Amino acid sequence: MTAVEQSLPAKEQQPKTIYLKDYQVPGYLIKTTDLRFEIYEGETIVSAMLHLYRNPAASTPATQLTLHGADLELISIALDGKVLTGSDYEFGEESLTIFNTPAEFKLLSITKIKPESNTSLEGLYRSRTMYCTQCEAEGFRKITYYLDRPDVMSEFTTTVVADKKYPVLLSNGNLIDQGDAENNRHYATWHDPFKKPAYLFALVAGDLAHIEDKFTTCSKREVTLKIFVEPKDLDKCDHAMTSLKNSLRWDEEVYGREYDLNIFMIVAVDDFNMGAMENKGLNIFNTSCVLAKPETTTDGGFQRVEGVVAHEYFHNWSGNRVTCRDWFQLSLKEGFTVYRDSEFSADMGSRTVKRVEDVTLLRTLQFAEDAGPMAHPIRPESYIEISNFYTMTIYEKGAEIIRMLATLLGKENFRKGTDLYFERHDGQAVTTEDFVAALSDASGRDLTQFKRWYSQAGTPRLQVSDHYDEDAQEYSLTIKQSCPPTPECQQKLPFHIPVAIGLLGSAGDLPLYLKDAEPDFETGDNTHKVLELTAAEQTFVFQRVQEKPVPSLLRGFSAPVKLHYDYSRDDLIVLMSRDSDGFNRWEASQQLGLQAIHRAMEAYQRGEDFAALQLDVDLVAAYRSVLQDDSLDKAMVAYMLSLPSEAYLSELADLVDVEAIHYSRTAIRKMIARELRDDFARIYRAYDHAQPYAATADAIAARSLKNVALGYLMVLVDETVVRACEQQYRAANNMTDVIAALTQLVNAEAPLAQQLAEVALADFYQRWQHESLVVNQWISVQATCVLPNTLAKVKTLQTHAAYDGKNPNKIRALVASFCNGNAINFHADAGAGYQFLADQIIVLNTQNPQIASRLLTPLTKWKKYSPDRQRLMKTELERIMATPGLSKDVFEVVSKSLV
Ligand code: B3K
Ligand code: ZN
Repeated sequence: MTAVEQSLPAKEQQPKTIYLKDYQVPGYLIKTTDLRFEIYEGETIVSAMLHLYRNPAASTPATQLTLHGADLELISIALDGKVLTGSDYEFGEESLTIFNTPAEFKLLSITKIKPESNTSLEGLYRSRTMYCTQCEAEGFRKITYYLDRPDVMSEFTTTVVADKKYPVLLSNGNLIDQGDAENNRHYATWHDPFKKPAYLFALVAGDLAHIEDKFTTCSKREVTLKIFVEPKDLDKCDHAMTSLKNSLRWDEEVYGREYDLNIFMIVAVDDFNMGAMENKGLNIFNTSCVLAKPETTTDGGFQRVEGVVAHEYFHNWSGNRVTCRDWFQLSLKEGFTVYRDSEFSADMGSRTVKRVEDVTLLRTLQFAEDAGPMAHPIRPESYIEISNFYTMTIYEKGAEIIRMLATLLGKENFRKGTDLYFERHDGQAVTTEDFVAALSDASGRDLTQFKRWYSQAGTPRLQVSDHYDEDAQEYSLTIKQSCPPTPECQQKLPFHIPVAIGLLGSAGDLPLYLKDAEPDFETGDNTHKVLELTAAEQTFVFQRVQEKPVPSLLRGFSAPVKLHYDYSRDDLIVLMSRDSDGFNRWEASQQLGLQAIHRAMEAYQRGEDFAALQLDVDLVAAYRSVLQDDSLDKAMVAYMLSLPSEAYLSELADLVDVEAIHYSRTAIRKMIARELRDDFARIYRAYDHAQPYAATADAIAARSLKNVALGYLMVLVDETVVRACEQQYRAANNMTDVIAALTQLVNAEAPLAQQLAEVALADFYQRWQHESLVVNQWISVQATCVLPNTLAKVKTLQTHAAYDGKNPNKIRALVASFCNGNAINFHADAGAGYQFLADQIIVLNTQNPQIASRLLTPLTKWKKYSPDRQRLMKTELERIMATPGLSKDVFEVVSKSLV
């Protein structure tokens, strides 16, 4: 027995693995679901009347019914009015089986639940002053006994009864009745005409304020839009409302999708495990994804609200009207909906900027996931706890797969495909196969090979080489693809990969005459082409090429792959200065930054002084010309001047040298700052801090460039700059500038900066202590401070009045920020950071397993670190594994990481 096996619980006690290959249609379906919730302080009584009938699609007629149920107290259960007794049914682990069930019947169950003590934030729970629900994926079984699986779709009617101190009583659909009840209580009845799986059920009861608006749909129906919040937050709803109206319009225009109920509601909740939830007609949001106003919310916050509001709204079609057959199909709704919301954001702001942001996220977090122990294809084959599969892979890589389909089919055919998908499957629970089939049928394209993207995990690697034959005026590109082995699949078959390219000549993009293919005038001038790579190795020959070009490869990041081509520094400078593809200009800037950092890392590892390093003059000139180019979008300039993050550098490394990465990157930053000091100072001075705040793309871009300039100037240890930074902190009229200045002060070593940082931090808390979301930003800034002793400060913050160890947003702001966003401190002090994290996970394992499991990510990467660190990280994983009563969530991630 190995050490790992010893630390695992005995096989029979281990949670069970669920396999896609075992899928079976349900034996029963539920025609209607009538629910009644009697909410009292301390307990809620749930009556559920289910109209069940045998599923005609089942191979043999079912004669018993197994319902899901967890943490429920059954008070009574009756079948067609006859009360059932102990011999009629049997409890299982999280289930209730009723024997001898007829073809069709009504089942009435009465159960008791305790929302007040539900700290998992799954099912019905209490958050501050209100009651709310979170059912996806399998939370409905914590509310009542039910067929809690997405292929059971039912028509819901819900009555909520509560004390009048909860004046607002909401559920899905349309309000059909309301009135008084005994003992100062009242009720509301909601009916949802669209059948839906239980995971889309929602209920809210609370003392809430709301803003209201109207939207006229394309077929001239009027829809009421309401956003409910705690009264103190009523001034932070406008941005979400605008985003919502824009989303409704966009889905009509771009996908032909109209909203279908008379009312659409959003409720903001402070205790929430993730960002938001698309419950039919009643979206429930984490306050962090709906509330926004300039004084309290950063630009990033404004953009997140817009994106998440859109995402949840778009689920009304991609997820609710057409839902998933089983949870292996999760990317069917999530990948598609992320693709939809990212296109929406691109249309609302800048397309290239949005692409850069999405790709940055994908390449740092998703690529790392795909190379680690939790790697899985976008349609997994198995899971222990489905909550663990709401991942970067299912969401972000899933969206990239849809983007590739859109690229391969072209705009028109892609739209035909989605139209057919919605039409064919409206009201059904379907699979990713169904989605691809609709796209294939509508476009006439064979997508058989493409489907490998759904079943093979890992990030493909493209090795590109080229050859220019001057005499023949031919230029050839040879692309080899490979994909590293992942836990469940060692040998991969070649993927179908769209590789968008252009060729840069001395005077700009060259026209493309691909041998044996028609010229492609889709781009207007035939300078852009999507090559379709299907074999392990393929050569593409371009004719009439009059000079040796610089290839611009994978334009717009046309596929989620790692591209390798041996660019010289001069090639990269050419691409950065004049590629017609904005994304690739940025990409070249990042490659240049990487080259410089990698050289510094080598010097650091040889024990050399950074003082001996110098930035190449051409590189400095190229950066300078970007800074001085007024025709460029300022947001792009800001991104081009920002070096690749430590997280991305770690992802690229086979073995992560935490110190080399941190100190080398810092050294290169300093060198850039010194060289471009005057340009940064000019940009900083030119910015007018008194101008009124706007959350438009231009205004956001200007702020981001100005704050990048401030960041560079601050590394130069200059008293005037430190004072200017403090001045920005005090005078700024918006949170973006306040937080940017505060972050700079907190991270600057100079004694003056530290002194001012302390005063500013105290002032900030004093000012914002009653705004929970603002306090979270204050916590985060401190948790990500790269200076020594941060772990001690993090521990002190845990005891601060501002902290609440039960609130996921607070845990994310403090613990997750420190462990994921502060490598130099998390990995310091002989494993003190690892120990700290494991301690948190062990506490959260019982309190909130989903959050506990999420926090594990940095420890799962232990194999990428030095032997010393490996040992320390593994020790903590084993300590977690040995904890009695491990949740399925934590068990799955830890056991897979220890293999
Ligand atoms: N569908 C929800 C996520 C639910 C997560 C459950 N653990 C939000 C979204 O993706 O829109
Ligand atoms: Zn979603």
